[in-house]
Order: sequence, then C-alpha cells, then structure tokens
Amino acid sequence: MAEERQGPLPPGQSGAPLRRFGLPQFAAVRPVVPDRPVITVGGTVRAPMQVAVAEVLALPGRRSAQRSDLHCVTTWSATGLEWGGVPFAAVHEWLAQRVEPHPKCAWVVFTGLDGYRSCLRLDDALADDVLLADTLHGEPLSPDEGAPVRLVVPAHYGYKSVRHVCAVEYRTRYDSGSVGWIGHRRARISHEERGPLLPGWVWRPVWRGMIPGVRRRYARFDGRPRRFGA
Ligand SMILES: Nc1nc2c(c(=O)[nH]1)N[C@H]1C(S)=C(S)[C@@H](COP(=O)(O)O)O[C@H]1N2
Ligand SMILES: [Mo]
Repeated sequence: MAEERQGPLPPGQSGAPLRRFGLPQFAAVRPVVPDRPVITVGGTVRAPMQVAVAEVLALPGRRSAQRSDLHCVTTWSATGLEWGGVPFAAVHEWLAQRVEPHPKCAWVVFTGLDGYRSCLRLDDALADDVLLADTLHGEPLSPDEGAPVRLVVPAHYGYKSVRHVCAVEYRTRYDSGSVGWIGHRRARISHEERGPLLPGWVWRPVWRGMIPGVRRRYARFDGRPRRFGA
C-alpha cells in the first residue's frame, strides 16, 4: 500500500461517497462489459494492436495495490479508496515495445466503453501512482465503478480517471477529449488546475454549481438497464 493521504483535503474540496458521476452527456450510457474485453492501442504508432484486458492484468510480477483519494473537479472528494491493478507505466513499457509510438508522442488519450475520452500528458500518466485498476476494496470493479478496468490518477482531477478503458492512443498533441475547452491539459490537484487561464479558486463555484444537476441526471439513469455505449 502506498499513497495514504493524511490531514485535510486539498483546497476547495469536501468529502463525499464514491458514486457514478461524470459529464452529464454520459449519464445515460451505462455500458455492458464484454465477456472478453480488449484494449485497442493506436494513435501515432508504427503498429496498432488490440490486447486482451486479461493479458494486461496478468503482466508478470506487476500487480500493485494503492490507497488513494479521488478528487472531482466539481469539488467533491471520495477518500480512502483501495485500488488493485497494474501500474500504467508497466503497461506502457510492455505496449510501447509492440506498437512503437512515434518518439514525439507526449500525450496519451484514454477512451471508455461509454465513449468518454480524456487526455493525459504521457509523463503524468507514467507516474508511480497511476494504475489501471480492476479491483476496489478487494472486489472486482462493478460496471458502475468502471469495469473491466479503470484508470486511477490520484494526483489529477477525476476527469482524467477514465472508467471502462477500452482504447489507449499515443498522440503528439494534446486532445481536449470529452471535457472540451473547460478542462485543463494537466489538471494537477497540487496546482489547483481546474480549468484554463483562470486560477483554480475562480473555477470552484463554476464547477460546484454543476453538482446537483449532474447528480440528478445520473440518478435518473442508475436504475435503468445497461446498453452498449458509443
Ligand atoms: N468512462 C468514463 N470515465 C469517467 C467519466 C465518465 O463520464 N465516463 N467521468 C469522469 C469524472 S468527471 C469523474 S469525477 C470520475 C468519477 O468517478 P466515479 O464515477 O467512480 O465516481 O470518473 C471520471 N471518468
Ligand atoms: Mo469529475
């Protein structure tokens, strides 16, 4: 176990339980998790490929566990989450030998089965605490928790922690992804990078104001059957 948070939450955050949450346009998409999920690896690479999630999770000697917090940019934080999985750095090392990303690739885009996309600077994605997780508190992830695997990026706001990862693309440029212009390229919590141009504290009320509407929208779809995503 690593990364145990002690002391107060980061500025502007307050505690909340982990519940399905995200951009409003993804509330209706609760994807069916395939029996044999795969990850499509592409972008600016020499040899795109598909790899079974099971193969990635079985990388020899690479499993790791971590206790960390998820800080959503809208100002709620879920604390003490115990994730298990494989560090993305180990996955990248294995993948890069096979797909051969262009040497100028400095960004990586993750896509979920619901069609949600988010971009990380490659060096941020390779930090020790970035995990492709398949368990939470010792149990396999439920679909609503992001099965079959989700990214866990504790040092960055929650919109970088893509659930249901089904594609990894290496890119030479930043891609604003699903969050669009309102997102931050890096979204580091330590720098309160909540959005472009303005300091983080200015963004707090903007984001916080979105919570009730988003919660209502997710709640409306939580009781409904799953359907295949985009
Ligand atoms: N696939 C997918 N991943 C996603 C999102 C989403 O809508 N779809 N929302 C992001 C946002 S904004 C947050 S705060 C976290 C929330 O994680 P939770 O749904 O487990 O609470 O998921 C992130 N990952
Ligand atoms: Mo979020």
